[in-house]
Amino acid sequence: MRGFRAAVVLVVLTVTAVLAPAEAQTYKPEFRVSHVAAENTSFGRAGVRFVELLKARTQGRVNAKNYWSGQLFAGKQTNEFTLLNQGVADFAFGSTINWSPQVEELNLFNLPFLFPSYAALDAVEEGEPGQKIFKAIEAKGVVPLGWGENGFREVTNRARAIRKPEDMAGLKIRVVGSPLFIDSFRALGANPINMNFGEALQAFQQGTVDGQENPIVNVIIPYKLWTSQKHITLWKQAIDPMIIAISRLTWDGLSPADREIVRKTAVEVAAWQKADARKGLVNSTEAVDELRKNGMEVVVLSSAEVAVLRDKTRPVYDKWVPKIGADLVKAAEQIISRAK
Ligand code: X2X
Repeated sequence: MRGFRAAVVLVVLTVTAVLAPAEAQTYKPEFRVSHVAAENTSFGRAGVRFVELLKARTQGRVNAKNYWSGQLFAGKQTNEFTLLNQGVADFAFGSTINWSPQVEELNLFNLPFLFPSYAALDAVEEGEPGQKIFKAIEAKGVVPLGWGENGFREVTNRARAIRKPEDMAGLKIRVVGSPLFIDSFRALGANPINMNFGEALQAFQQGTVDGQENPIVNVIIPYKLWTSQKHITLWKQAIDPMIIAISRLTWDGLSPADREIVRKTAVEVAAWQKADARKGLVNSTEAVDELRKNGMEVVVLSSAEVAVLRDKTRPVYDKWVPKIGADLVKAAEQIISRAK
């Protein structure tokens, strides 16, 4: 009998050892991924990929679920960073604008007319300024993993073509949650109003605001903004990177091997998403053609016209440099002037 019992114990131990190899971990049943955008955007396609890859590569240990359209932060997009910091969201595909109230350095990308090209942007992200920004995020309890992209923010409106500051006079323009946008649009002569995206979509339909600014591929096309906005001006007023990040609390709870899988997967998906967000915009007119096909009048500003607008916003630029960090802005400016 004793021998039988010992055999049973041995069998149980062996089976347990086989089923639970040394690195197996049990985590919470669901990791939450926060998104401001809907599933049919570049953010969405990347989110689906991310979740699938994580599950496969961790043999189901990291079971993540995407929460679209601001569900986790009840539409209040500037709360997303705090939710990550608290571990309420485990991951986020965050527009850097939405995190800029908590991480002032991210306002670098919101400085009016600073980034002239994708080459300049990539060089800043990959260079010392990008590393500094990642450190600033990390110091606030969130681990950034990879740079993706929302895109260059182009202005649309329902009333008229915008070429110069006078064209913006009296236009009520919805802007996003960094006060820098209110400053910039006031300086340009518009009447800016800050609104969350969900509420803004309704306001466009109801015509209670005249215009807005957002990237073409990731927002204007999937949300069919031409149903309310007839005019678009391509001006590269601000760039909006996206960062895939994980809460520090979640990160600390993962095994070193799973952390490595998570990091690699996020870097890979962010690179894929960035390319996806530029499809039809780089070496292609496809995205802009799509706008025209849907009835939008497209204005492409000359560099002289951009210079007039840049001059108008110069005081805003100067006001925000110290908040962002003079050294950081200077390092970015140097990289940008070489990348042009
Ligand atoms: O709210 C917006 O305009 C959006 C979707 O681009 C951001 O999340 C910043």
